[in-house]
Amino acid sequence: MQRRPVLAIDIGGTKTLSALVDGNRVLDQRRVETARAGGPQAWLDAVVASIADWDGRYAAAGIAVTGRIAGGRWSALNPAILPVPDGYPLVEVLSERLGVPVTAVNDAQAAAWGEYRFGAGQGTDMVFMTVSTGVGGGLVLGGRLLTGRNGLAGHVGQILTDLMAGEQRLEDVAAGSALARLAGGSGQWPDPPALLAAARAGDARAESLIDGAVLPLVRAARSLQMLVDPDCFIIGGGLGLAEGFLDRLHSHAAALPPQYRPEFRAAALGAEAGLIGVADLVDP
Ligand code: BMX
Repeated sequence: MQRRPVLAIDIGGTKTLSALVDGNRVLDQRRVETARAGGPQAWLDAVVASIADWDGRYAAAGIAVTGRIAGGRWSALNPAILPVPDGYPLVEVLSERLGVPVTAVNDAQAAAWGEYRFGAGQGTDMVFMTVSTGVGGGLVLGGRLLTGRNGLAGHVGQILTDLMAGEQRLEDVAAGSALARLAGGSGQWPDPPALLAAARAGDARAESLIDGAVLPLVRAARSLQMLVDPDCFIIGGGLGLAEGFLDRLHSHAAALPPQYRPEFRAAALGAEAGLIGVADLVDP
């Protein structure tokens, strides 16, 4: 019998993607906005409606989501990224809706696996970091994706920036949403891409706003380098892959002593890393 593709869904804080995936090939793709106020039922209704004509084309599904997955249940760590209620029975509800078995995993963990299998991290020990609505992450060490006892492994955005800064998490200062607020409040630049363009042109104020995100990321990577000593840090996400962001990470990392220096690389699968990764995690 001919192998059927996997249905892959990726629910982020801003957008939801669905795809039919065969290996590392995305055969067809749809996008809907994640209606933040709606709640999980509404998010799933929207995505299922958008792919109704794919019925029968897949035999299994994988879903990658912003938030923590443990025992098939979905919870937010940071409800400001997406207000997921605690312990939502995602696998049960979605497998019932679709009529096929469902595998669920965190979005950045899925993207880490995609980059390891088919992207910029093949054959490496790697840390994936996505700089997106939030800051997410995933670890692949010794060929194994770490998810952790409670689904927390790799959640770099939840690392505290500094003991003196109380509960300030990395994503409070380094996420796309944090930079969007800063750009908006600057009175000068409408959004992060405009801010990045000004920084590239050498505007000192723009550079210092961008560095408010970049420096804490470099510091977190330096600490993780000491903890797991990976071959590379793969950077993804809308902001992480925006022109000029990775260059700034490189230039600050270059100032570190070589033995502490993380090696940053751009994600090769772009916005499809989570879809391809979660599809590959589905049992054949
Ligand atoms: C937050 C957290 C992570 C997620 C990361 C990136 C929630 C709802 N999400 O740290 O699980 O991986 O954001 O998410 O607590 P994205 O939506 O920006 O891709």
